[in-house]
Amino acid sequence: MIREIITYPNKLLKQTSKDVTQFDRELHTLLDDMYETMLAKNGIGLAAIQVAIPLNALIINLPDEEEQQTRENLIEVINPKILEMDGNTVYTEGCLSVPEYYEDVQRAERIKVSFLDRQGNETIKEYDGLMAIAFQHECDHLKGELFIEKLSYLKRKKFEKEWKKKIRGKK
Ligand code: Y12
Ligand code: CO
Repeated sequence: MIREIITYPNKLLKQTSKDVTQFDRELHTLLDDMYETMLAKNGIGLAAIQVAIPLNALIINLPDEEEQQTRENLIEVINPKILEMDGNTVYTEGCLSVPEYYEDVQRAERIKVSFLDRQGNETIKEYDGLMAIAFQHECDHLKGELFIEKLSYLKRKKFEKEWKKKIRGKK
């Protein structure tokens, strides 16, 4: 089922998500719905809070070398922890909760993380490139943070002005 994605400045996006404790049918349905929702909106990453569920759960599905987004490459991440970060990289990010806005964001280049899968099994992985960026972006959602909070003062001010205008136009 496709769920509604909440968008900035919905206050729910500021919530800190809670750890998943039940690896049951309800969690699996949430993950399946998140995948369907993300694909329908042409996204490559989505956190549960973006569909108004404050749980530490996120999905990432990067396109392969042929630009194909296949379920084989889907990662489902429950209760993630970033164990190590190093290096610096800048990437022009977008977010389904801040549609049609893209801006450069600086993040760690490489990360080492631990997380659980939908059955509750733990894995430890090292990521770099786009996966490291997407992982950090989605983990920020779980802390109630959006990429626009990483902008410079002037860029944020410009964004807020444009966003207010855009929202007013939609009413
Ligand atoms: C690098 C940086 C950030 C991430 C987080 C995941 N972000 C997304 O999946 C963003 C998707 C997105 C898709 C949009 O739709 C289209 O382009 C058709 C979009 O534009 C509109 O909604 C109009 C904005 C964001 C992962 C990796
Ligand atoms: Co996002």
